[in-house]
Amino acid sequence: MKKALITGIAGQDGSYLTEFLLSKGYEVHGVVRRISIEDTEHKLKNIQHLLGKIKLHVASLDNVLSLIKIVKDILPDECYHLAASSFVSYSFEDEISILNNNVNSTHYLLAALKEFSPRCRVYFAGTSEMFGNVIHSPQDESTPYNPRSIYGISKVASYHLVKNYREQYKMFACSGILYNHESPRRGYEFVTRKIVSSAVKIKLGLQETLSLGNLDANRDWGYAPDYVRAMWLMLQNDAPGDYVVATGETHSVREFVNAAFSALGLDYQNHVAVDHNLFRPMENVTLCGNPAKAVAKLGWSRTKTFPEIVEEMINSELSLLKKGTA
Ligand code: F7E
Repeated sequence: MKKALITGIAGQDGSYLTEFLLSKGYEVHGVVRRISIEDTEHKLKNIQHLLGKIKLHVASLDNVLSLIKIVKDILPDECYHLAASSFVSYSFEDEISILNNNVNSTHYLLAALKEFSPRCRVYFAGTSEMFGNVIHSPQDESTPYNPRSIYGISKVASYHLVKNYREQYKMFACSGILYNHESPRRGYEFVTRKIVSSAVKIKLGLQETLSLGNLDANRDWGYAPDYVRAMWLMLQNDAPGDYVVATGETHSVREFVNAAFSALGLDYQNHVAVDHNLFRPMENVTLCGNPAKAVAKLGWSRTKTFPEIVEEMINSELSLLKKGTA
């Protein structure tokens, strides 16, 4: 039985990846913070239904000794490093801690695996934010990085650590350059969940208006379960590499809002207010990924379209709110 170790197991991607790996017969181990174990109802809500089937290890990713202990205990065959401060902030307010946490955790994990489980295959969660302010679209694996957020900078630095461990120490280490990917398990701080949650509350008479930033911002939005399958495929390939995972299609925030409100029989124009405090610097060129390499080399493809993702998120939010659990 193959053993997988996941950091960020309780997040959207970690929870779908766990379900996927369990379905493939893996023994799944996850790293969680102490606070998560003490408040499983809230902090582990995405993996509540999996708790009897997986093994959780309490550790702080900024403590290399605790990571070494976990790696030595498990000797994983595959490691998926998903944990990170992932909200994209352009304010640079938390720049020291975001940079330190994201880069150091990747470095400590790679170093621990190199010493104690060097044949372990490693996946690192890169992001389209590494491209940042691009000059052409769509982007692919050869597009230069030009990050404009501290999050993007931390991911570029981590990407280079992964690449160097692959090249210098011959580790099977891959980076997935993933574009936005959504699902009913998306965190409320991200725009799609914010829209869906508010639209449903407005429909049920629990909220009056929704404040959003730039409605004309565009994103390449995919379906999270498809993206975790791509992570796994990367580690099953003959050779390690880096892959863009995206749909190659962009939609505006306005299109998402319109689709969500329309699905509930509402006109968004009666409920949405634009708040300029929520605006971010506009991109000159839209982030849109070309997944051709992942399609050709991994046989990856997506299963859900943009309207299907919105529909699933709305239906799930409706049932959560009706059950009173949202
Ligand atoms: O913003 C615009 C905002 O916060 C999407 C993370 O997973 O994907 C995600 O980062 C767009 C942006 O995601 C609001 O300006 C308008 O253009 O949902 P988001 P993100 O920043 O793209 C990448 C690939 C990652 O790696 C990240 O970890 O929506 N927008 N109005 C808004 N965004 C938010 N959050 N809130 C608004 O009110």
